[in-house]
Amino acid sequence: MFNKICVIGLGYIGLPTAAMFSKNQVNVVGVDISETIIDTINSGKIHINEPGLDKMVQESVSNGYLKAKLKPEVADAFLIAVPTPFKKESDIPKPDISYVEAAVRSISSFIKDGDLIVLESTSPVGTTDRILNILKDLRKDLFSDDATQKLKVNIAHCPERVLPGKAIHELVYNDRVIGGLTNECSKKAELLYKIFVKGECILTNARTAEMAKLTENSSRDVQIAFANELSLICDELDINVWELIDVANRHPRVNILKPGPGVGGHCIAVDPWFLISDHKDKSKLMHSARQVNIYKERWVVEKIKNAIKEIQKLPNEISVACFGLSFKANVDDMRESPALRIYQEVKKFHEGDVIAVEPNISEIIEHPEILFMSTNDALSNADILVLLVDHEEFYGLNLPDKKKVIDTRGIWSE
Ligand code: SAJ
Repeated sequence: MFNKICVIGLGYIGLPTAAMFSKNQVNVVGVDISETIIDTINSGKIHINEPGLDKMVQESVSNGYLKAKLKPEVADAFLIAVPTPFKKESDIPKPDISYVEAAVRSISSFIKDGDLIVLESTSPVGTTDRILNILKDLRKDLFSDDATQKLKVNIAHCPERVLPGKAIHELVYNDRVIGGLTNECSKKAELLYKIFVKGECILTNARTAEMAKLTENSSRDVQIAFANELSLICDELDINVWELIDVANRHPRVNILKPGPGVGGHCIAVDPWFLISDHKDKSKLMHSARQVNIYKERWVVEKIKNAIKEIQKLPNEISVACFGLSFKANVDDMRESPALRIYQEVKKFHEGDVIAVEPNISEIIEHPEILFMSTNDALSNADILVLLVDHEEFYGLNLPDKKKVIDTRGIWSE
């Protein structure tokens, strides 16, 4: 049924997905616009950090099931996993689906009757319909010429929901939402994913599948905002918010998430804007949640400013150590990281040393200004210790006396 598939976009989702199909003896042509990425993959290496992926790619490339190319080829299925960034033209970012549209145009001449096209990129509701309209313009032959204009190809949306760092396992065992433009499209897409998916394939329509992805991440952003708002109130009431949440979560139907220094990553902090930008007057809660999570970063910077003022030293003699720069625990990914932004903000106004302790990263070429130090050196040298990311290396540390501690993750609070 699917001897050969084309995966357009070899990033955090496209490459693991391409590797998973090729591991299951499907011939995969991975397509990307970056020659560097193409060369890296064809040499059996990878350009992203995902445990277990390097071995999968190396094996698939060496046994010939995975090839990376600049251009698409004829195939039985085409998966689109390209970025859907945002245009930050106002305080409400607007989604940009131009990469998806370009990907559809790039495959349009290779599509034949009976093929399957799946959009995996997180997209505004209606983007899968947009794919249909682009193909109607470019490939009228793919539609029956009678009044029904019946589709001779199958088009579906199948969003990914893997946790970065656990992608290989979750690609196989997570349930998959599959939303076809027709039931037949959904069933064809289900046959494709059942090549490796062991979770349940839940069939629905394309718009519901698009909305499901945005819902999952927006719901998490709202829940995190609630936890962050609790942390602001508890700070004023001199209540340990971590103890409060632990106590409240003993209720059998309460599950409050964890406060942090803001919300990072390229998903939770991003996906709500797909809905807010298209439904401004109907998404007040989601919009407020975004504002709370963005405000929390500024609140942490103010806490650091006040801590500096309380120390009886000249500002340029005071050193601040930020523990953690990545967007979440135990990853080296700093995309949209609140911790990195907080570090950079403090460096802007503080005259003394601003130290970074980041066990997952030793140097950041694009950030030469970062002053890295080991955990022990930072603990003894810094006057102010700011915990921003709950990396496993930061648990159980013996914090020296007489240090000002700002713990945004609750792992140092007694
Ligand atoms: N965070 C908190 N408190 C919490 C949980 C998370 O402050 O209780 C913060 C984290 O520190 C981080 C941010 O939220 O800065 C996002 O972390 P995350 O682990 O919630 O999310 P991601 O971006 O690693 O992965 C999410 C997942 N979606 C959901 O959990 C609903 C994943 O399943 C998605 O596939 C992924 O987004 C994605 O690619 O969309």
